[in-house]
Amino acid sequence: MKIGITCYPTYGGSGVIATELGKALAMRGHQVHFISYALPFRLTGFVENVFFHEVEMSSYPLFEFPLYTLSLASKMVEVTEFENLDLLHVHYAIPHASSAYLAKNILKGKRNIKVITTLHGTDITLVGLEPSFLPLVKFSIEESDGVTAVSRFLKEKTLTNYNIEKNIEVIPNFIDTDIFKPTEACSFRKHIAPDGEKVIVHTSNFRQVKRVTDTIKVLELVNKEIPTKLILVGDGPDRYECERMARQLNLSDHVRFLGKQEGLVEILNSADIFLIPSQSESFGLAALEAMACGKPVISSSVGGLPELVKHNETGYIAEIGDVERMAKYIVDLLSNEKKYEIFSKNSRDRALNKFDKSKVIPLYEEYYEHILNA
Ligand code: GMT
Repeated sequence: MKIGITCYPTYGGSGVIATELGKALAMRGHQVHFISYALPFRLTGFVENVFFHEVEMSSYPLFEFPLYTLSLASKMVEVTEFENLDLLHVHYAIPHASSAYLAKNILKGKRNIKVITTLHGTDITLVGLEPSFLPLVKFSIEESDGVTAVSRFLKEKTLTNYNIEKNIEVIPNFIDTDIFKPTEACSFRKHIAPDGEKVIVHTSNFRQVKRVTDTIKVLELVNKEIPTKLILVGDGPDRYECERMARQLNLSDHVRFLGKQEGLVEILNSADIFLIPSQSESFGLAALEAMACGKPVISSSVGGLPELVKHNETGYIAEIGDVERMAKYIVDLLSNEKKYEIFSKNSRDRALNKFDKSKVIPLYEEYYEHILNA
């Protein structure tokens, strides 16, 4: 198949999934054309069968705001025509699904390009619900030839929030368990926890929905029982507030802000527990990365997290904001070596058995075939 993929190229789970999907499809013999405003950050090095088409943005004094949606649609038309694409697979509905709708209709009569939209999270649960976007998101989803969602939760939310009757296929996110895997404790851990302290890790984009400040509140409670360090990976609007809170609670020596990082596998393997206290999370790819490294996850009970984290098997789930319970679960796991080992193994096994890319990529291929033959 010849597949066009559009995603956000910067940091973020939807871009990671889109890029890894494209690379995996290319390795299975498909031709993949990424169409975006920049090279997706995970698209490093030469990969056979993978091509990148940059959306150029023209500036003109009359255009006070960048017209990316339209430029993207034009680029989709150009690439579809000249590369003979069979389908356009767009990740994150806004504005990609709308650009693809435009491209499809511009090509009408010349080429019947199929459009598949994958819904990832806040495109449905947050931004898409704003009055300025809602009618457009609903329309673009209804007009897509195929729609997938990364969890059952997200599928249900889409159907009810947008009053849509369309069939939505649930295809979960996936992980390369040959890359995200348990390794021996590395020098980084000795550096972070020189006196044998336990280590909690959290990775996110520090947006409000991630409730990163809860990780510091949890650390404060855990630290009263067991000497523990907290590693915070990533950057975003709430980082300053987190730094301020760590100072105010006298925890600066216990919280390490690493900012954006490339070497996630090493960092995850330097920790004991992954903490994800989000207010909204349609899947939780960051938690899956930790599980694949054999790290039990303590999460809030929102969105698709309970579809990923098995309570009392691969970690524990608590109500949003219930930092006392999260801390209690962490202390329980960290003070019970046998239980910890079982949870660690369960986490790795679940990543391997349910979410390894070898299990999920064929689901996308089958879905593509289904939509192309419909
Ligand atoms: O929706 C977002 O906030 C952005 C998006 C992204 O691009 O990272 O994250 C969502 O998609 C990820 C990949 O499918 C999921 O793992 C995240 O749970 C989801 N984020 C939210 O639902 C907040």
